[in-house]
Amino acid sequence: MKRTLLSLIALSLLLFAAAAQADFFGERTYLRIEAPSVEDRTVLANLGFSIDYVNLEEGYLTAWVPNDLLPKIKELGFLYESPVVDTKDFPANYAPYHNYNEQLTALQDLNTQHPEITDLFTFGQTVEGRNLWCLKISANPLQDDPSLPAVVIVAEHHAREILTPEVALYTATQLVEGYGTDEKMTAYVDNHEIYVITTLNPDGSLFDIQGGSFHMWRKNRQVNAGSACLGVDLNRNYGYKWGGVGSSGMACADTYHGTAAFSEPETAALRDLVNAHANITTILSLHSHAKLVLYPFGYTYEHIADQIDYYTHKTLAEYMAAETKFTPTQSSGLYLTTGDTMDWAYGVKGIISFTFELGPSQLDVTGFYPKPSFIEPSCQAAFNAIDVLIGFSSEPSYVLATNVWKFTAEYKAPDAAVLKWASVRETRPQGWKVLRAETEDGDYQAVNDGFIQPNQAAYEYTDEGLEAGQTYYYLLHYEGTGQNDVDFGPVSVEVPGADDDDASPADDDDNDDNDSADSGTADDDDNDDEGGCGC
Ligand code: 0X9
Ligand code: ZN
Repeated sequence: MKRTLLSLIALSLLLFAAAAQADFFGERTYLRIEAPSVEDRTVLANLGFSIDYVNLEEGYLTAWVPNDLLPKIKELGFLYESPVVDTKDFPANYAPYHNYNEQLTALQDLNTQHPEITDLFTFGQTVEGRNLWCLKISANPLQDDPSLPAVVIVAEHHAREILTPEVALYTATQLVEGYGTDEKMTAYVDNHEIYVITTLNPDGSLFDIQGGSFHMWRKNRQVNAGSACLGVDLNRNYGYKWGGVGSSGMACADTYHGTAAFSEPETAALRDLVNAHANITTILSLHSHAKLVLYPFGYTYEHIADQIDYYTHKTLAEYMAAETKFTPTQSSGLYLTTGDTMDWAYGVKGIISFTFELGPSQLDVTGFYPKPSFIEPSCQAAFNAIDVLIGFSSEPSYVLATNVWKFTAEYKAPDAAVLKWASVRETRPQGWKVLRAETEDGDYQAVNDGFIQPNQAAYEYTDEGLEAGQTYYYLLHYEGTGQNDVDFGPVSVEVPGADDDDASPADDDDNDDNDSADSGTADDDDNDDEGGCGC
């Protein structure tokens, strides 16, 4: 097809008018169109649809074309066919990303290799009948333990946000594979229930990569009655102030809120999962792309009324943002919306809630589809922030003081106790004191002079001169700014009696409920309502 420059310009103008009239919200067909010259491709591009792929050698392109443009394309003399689209794989150069099936395989592998700390279960079905999968990670995964803090990490409400399942999968892998080798990951798994959902929108995300190219799809794949447009925005469908500002009642809109709160099986499934676990203290919803850490509310510019909750969100967001070099802000600082996950989770359930808008920045052209080299650094940075979230999930308001993920006491012959601890992050630090008493509810007194200086990666303090045959109880006191002081523990140590021939505490028969080498973990009987270890 050869055209003169003039006729090309005239035609382009004509086609621009056609493009403006086309129904870009209506049904589309996947086409392979023969277009060997750049002029041909320009004519097609000027019709207003986006070209997904160009094969220069073979002279064709592929695109999702609004149906009402098909006669026009034929009239212009282009040859096209509609190949059967059954691939649901990423474009070849995006192969390192995990589609729905690959996520499931990766989750199954984690579950098969570590069945003692994982449970892989479905918690609902999508509009198109796919299973929604959740990996629960905890020391006793088949049994819920309401006394442990639970954390939910949920990815991919929005189909095109392909980096988000990678972060969820990376998080699960770090926790599961670090168990038994990394001391902190082990403490996290032993003392929490962590629910990881790598995608809440598999229908949408599989559609987004259909045909091996990206379609910038955001919503789920709901068939909307009375409309040719598919999909509901899952992040406008939650039941708090549903249907208000920042959401649309038009089925064709990208922010369509659906017919009712929780009209979508995907959001209803997440609601039910959360409702079924009253021990959930924190929720993180992963989105992209703007490099932000967001916290509620999104429906109003007003701050959360409860001052502790407000500052807990704000401070945790600041610490997580420091790990990722993101910007922390209340979500309405971005724009007002209603019906998102966080507003419901905090507004209705009182759960401390965050949204990460992962990188790249809003200005980056790769946008929702960053190159695979972006995956690893993004996951590492996000996981450092998730580490902070898990670390504070036992009592999020400790972020206003500090929290520990380890506090142990061990007997050291002949007459000492060695206390070891590590904090998640020290905030407004003054320092630490080790307090000791001779009964669990006794009169605890500091054993160190002044403060043990803060900001060390790991702490160790040896308390010497203990009496043989005596049990000692220890609290760890963190001095905040006065109202933010917090005590962890107690943990205990039993010093063997002078005539004990075996100093090994674990073998000591009189030592029934308080082993001398007390781990001080959250499921420890000694460690009840005293603040506990932050593990
Ligand atoms: O608009 C959304 O749903 C989220 N951004 S995204 O680009 N991933 O679509 C942000 C929701 C946060 N809530 C408010 N801004 N209110
Ligand atoms: Zn999103």
